Amino acid sequence: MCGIVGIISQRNILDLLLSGLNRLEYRGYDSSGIAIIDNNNQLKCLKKVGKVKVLKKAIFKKKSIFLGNTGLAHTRWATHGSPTESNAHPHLSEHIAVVHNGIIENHESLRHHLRTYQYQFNSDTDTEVIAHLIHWEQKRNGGTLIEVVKRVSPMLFGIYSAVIIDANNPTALVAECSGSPLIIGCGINENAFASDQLALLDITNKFIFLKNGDISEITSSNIQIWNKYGKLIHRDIVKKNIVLDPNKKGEFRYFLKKEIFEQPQAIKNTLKNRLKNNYVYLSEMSDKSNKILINTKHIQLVACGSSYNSAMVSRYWFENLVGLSCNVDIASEFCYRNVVVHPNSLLIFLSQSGETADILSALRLSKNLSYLSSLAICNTPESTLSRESDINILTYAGIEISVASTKTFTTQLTALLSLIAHISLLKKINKKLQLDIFHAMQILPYRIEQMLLLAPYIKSLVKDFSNTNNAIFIGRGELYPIAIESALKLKETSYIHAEGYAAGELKHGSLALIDINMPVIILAPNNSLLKKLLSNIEEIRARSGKIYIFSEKNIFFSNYVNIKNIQLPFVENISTPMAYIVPMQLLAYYIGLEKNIDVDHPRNLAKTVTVE
Ligand code: F1P
Repeated sequence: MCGIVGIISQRNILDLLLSGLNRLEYRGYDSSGIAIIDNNNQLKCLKKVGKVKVLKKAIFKKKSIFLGNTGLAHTRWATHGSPTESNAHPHLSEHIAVVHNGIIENHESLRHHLRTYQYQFNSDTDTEVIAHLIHWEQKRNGGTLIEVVKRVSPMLFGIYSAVIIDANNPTALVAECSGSPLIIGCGINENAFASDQLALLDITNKFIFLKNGDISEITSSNIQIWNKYGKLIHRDIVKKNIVLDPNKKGEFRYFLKKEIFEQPQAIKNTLKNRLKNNYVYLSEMSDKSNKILINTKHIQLVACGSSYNSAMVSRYWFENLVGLSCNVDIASEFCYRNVVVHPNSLLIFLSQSGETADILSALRLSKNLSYLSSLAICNTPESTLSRESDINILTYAGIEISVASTKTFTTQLTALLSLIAHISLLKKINKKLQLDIFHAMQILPYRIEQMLLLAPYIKSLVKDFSNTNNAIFIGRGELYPIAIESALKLKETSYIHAEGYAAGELKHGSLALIDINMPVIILAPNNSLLKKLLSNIEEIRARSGKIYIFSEKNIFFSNYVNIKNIQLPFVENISTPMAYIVPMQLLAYYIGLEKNIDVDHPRNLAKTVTVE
């Protein structure tokens, strides 16, 4: 979603801003822009619809104009107003330029107010009101940019972050962090703001993570931060060693494929230091956290998208394996219903980025509810979710660039199962269960490798889907959420309408969709539910559905032509959700590729969804 970079330096910053934009591309966006204060204290601004490379090309034609030491850049994912040049950021008000993430909820009334002072609007965005408001306030009451931003801030409502420059005062950059993530990069003779550490890797590996309500002014040699009470405060500098360069695809054409194939290693990373003496054990848990886990009687999970689907899988595990009742909520729904908190409930948030706005709203709302504690399962160590939750479990999947989650999904499941093993150990529930989980986890990376070997065969199925507009995935038990996740993958990468159903539920309505052209993909591991699933397959077969069975056992249907049985390697029962999603990810990838879709950046989607 939208990405911010703002840099102040003693050198020319054009290339730094542009490389920052490149590193923000993975978040998803539809236009980009840049504004630099040149050496004559004039604002130079350029915006383009489409990829950053379009902006770069336009800038390189007049590179000498964009020389300066202070500037902003932005990737925009449209919320207010369609993706056009005029709606792209930065937005200007004479000598003021602003870039912004999130939403200004009272932008309509501010626009109305500013119009009475003859301000003219060139865009449909909520952002433009920030620029004009700052200009208006400065003209009215004077003051430096930081003084004006402090006065204007209480007039803006919403969850957002913004970075502002003033061509009349080119030696400072000012930012406000109101719920949307913003960091400061601390360099040598240069400092910067960004919505993501990755954007600043060419400048520094030292960061300050701003907190909700912070306002900050940076110069090339100084950093000042005021908290939400207006008090000048110190925030720690965190040194990060980010080794993985997200812009490198290696031998792969797309990050999506790279990340699918990284899963064995990613799972090994999740399990590192967590497999010991035949136990799966979360050694990072403090005594206090362990006490909370021992006292937990109910689990409430909250997540969005693929993270929600992994939460759904874990509900079966929490109930079946450690006897804990469990609810799962979509974050945007959890926030707006009167949740009844069960006694001794542990609240678990699942998020790859840890910056998803719906998740952060749910976390902040839950602080007033009577949960034992909040626990975050997250892939991003310094994310807002990780920082604001009481207990943290990191998935260590490594940076995920492709919008469609793959390795973060399987590592979330691995982390969830590790948590369940840890709880069973603490509660002394069942030693055999501990051993089973240990053995399954230990061999899981190898099982996934075996699944990946099927890639050429799965690729050969793709021609069957070239004229397909719809697809159905079905499963039972833990494989039901995997059917939903498989359908989500196919939607994201190929724009084919797909749904995942509980196999037993088809006959209650959706069976009406089945005909000779409807592909039905069946997840059929060799478990206690297989017999029931076979009856469901018969129901589809009787309606002439086009059947694809992914199973360990060869399920033979004589005299039926509209069927393919894709035989999968053996997998321990407990890890079938992690293993069976892999061929589904491959199927989605190859179908997307066949349809010539940019599978890393599907249309309309963003990797990090920072608006509610
Ligand atoms: C949630 C999510 C992802 C999805 C896409 C958009 O993100 O729905 O599952 O793949 O990237 O956001 P998160 O909270 O897990 O970061």
